[in-house]
Amino acid sequence: MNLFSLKNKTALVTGGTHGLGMAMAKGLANAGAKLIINDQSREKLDNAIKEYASAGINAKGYLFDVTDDAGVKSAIAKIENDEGPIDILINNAGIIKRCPMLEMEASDFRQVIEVDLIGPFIVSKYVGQHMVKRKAGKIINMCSMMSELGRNTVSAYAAAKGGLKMLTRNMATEWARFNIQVNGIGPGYFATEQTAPIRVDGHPFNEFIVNRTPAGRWGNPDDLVGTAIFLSSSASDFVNGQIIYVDGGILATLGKPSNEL
Ligand code: GCO
Repeated sequence: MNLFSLKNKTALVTGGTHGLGMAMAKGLANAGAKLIINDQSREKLDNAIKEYASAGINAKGYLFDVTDDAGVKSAIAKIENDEGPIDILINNAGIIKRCPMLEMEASDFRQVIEVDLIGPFIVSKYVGQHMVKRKAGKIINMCSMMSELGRNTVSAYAAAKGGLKMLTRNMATEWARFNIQVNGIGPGYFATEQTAPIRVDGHPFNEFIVNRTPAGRWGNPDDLVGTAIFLSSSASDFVNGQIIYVDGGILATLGKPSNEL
């Protein structure tokens, strides 16, 4: 079990105030990691810290915007100085805008790319500079089904998450020789706030997803914890540039018509 221990490790989870980020962050903390979370809302950070505390976890919150180069640079310097070395980074903060491409404003498209693709680039760059010096580090980029598949209304998100998959491989290529393992997790369809609008009982999309997923259900945020611990721990020390899809089998299958058993 020591292979999977995160004792004496410090993890930074961007956007770790709710949803998948929070579930993974709790998992890392329960495996022994010291936890640092980020958000761009003070209120969300404060509420999350209370929620972690009620689960017996002492999380530190840092307020910064992952798209703000100068802000990220100084926040990472402060974390490294005040909290100690960042051993594990999960680039989890992300947004989605669902809109048919014919109607989408370029400014909205750009914003999704900024947060979901350029954000991980910026945060990884500044954390990576410290990790390279130490010759140790784990970075996990949160990819998506949309790193592989298209869907109506999610052009910007798919472009960003497809880009993030390739950024992951490129980061792994540049940094593996410094003993930094960079990998991705691609969640399937999970029951979170982000999917609430499309996860309504009786809604055709809800039925479609359950049918389209061989496991026959939406993912629970806790379904990601094992993979997050694996990719954060020494169990994955020779795993570089992989995207692990935790999707109940979605990418393994074409799916089935709704009248098929
Ligand atoms: C959608 C969903 C997806 C998911 C997820 C899938 O609108 O199809 O919101 O984009 O959030 O990333 O892996």
